Amino acid sequence: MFRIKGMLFGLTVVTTILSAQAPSTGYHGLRLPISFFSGNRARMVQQLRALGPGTLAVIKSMPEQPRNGDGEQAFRQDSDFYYLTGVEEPGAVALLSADGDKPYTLLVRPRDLKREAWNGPRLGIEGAMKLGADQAFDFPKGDEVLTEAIKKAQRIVLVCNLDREFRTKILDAVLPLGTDNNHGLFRKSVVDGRHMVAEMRSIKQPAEIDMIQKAVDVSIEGHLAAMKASRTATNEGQVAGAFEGAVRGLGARFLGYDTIAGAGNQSCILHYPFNDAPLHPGELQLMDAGGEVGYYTADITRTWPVNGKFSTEQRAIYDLVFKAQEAGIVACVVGSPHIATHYATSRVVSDGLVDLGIIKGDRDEVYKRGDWKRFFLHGTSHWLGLDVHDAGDYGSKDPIYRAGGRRLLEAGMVLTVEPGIYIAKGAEGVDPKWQGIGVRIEDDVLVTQEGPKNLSAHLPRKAEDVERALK
Ligand SMILES: [Mn+2]
Repeated sequence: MFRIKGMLFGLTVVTTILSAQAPSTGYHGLRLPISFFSGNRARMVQQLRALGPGTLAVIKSMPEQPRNGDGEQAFRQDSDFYYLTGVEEPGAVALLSADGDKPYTLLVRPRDLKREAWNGPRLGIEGAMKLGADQAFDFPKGDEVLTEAIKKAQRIVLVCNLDREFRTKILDAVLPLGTDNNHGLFRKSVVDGRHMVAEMRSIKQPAEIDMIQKAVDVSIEGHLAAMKASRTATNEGQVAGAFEGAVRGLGARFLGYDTIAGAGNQSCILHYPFNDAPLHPGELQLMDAGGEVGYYTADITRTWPVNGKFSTEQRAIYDLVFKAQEAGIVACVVGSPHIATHYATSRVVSDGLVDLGIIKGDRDEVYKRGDWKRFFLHGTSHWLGLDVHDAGDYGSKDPIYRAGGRRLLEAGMVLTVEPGIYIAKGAEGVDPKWQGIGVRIEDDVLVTQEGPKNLSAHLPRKAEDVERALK
């Protein structure tokens, strides 16, 4: 724990930061407590009760994804399902009822010692009860329980993100295709419950903020390891590998998203997927990478010179993106619309590109026309949490920018602030000295009543700090 100084609204503020860095032993296997998930279910049941008696939520786990004929992709639970259950295995269905005082039924795969010897332990009924179910059943009995529950319910709130087969099964059961004249019997309704979960997820609870901070701290160590590796690395793969090895070693079993580690002209490819090109002295290395700890992820980008020192042009672009990001972070205040970060960053970027002569014309005209969008192709902020682009409404789309919404920020929201400037090789009408420069700086910001709190502030961000970290 230590204190850092920062500038906010022209005032110097001192922020106390807990868990400044990840312990060397890491956070392997760390999870939020069972009370977190039961609390979420209680709030979900309240929402179901508000819809009226006879309301039943049906929540589906992530389906397994094949990798080839006899293997699956590594399984990672659906975030909505995880948020409400804490269950980490596939093949599970959760039922939450608006009626009665034992609203939670969990349906799970049956125990199967032969399969478990190959693929690891299953919860079974006993494990499901331990995770807080009021009653639990395994399949195929679970199918009967599900059919009965749907038959009894008046209204189904379906939370099913990616299991098409399951969704079809439920819709067929609730809204059967009728062929007789008794349409008066078909009175059930289906509500898409994902927005209910999304709204809960959009305001982070203290335990979630703490877990995000851990993911951020682990990812900071990963970025530092990657910077260190780039001093001797000859390929992007060694830089990405240093990050991934470090975060895995500190307890990130998954990455929140595929690492983006593009050097040189590849720094201009927003979601560069390959990370395997040779590094050349004088190039910039952009790395956008985040580790996931206890199901929560960080999302951090740094850009640094491979040989440890920014060239004049690289430094000019870097300082501009930095200035834009500072303006964006300041906009992360309670009551400010989500799009405000993008207003702030884009104005700085646009004016700066005019001042550097990369865009020609009058500052106001250039900004209004959106000429800068050619070099700053994406939005500035997205929610962050269980998913890298976390659940939560952004509000009505901004009519001009369309890269964000008008939803007002509240304490407990976590969002990224990530402006960038990308001038790819061959950019028409741009002096070649600027070409091949791509810079993005991305930090993870918590909105608090006291102002923005940059959760990733410990990772060097100012150009001179980045150069110092590379020494
Ligand atoms: Mn991001």
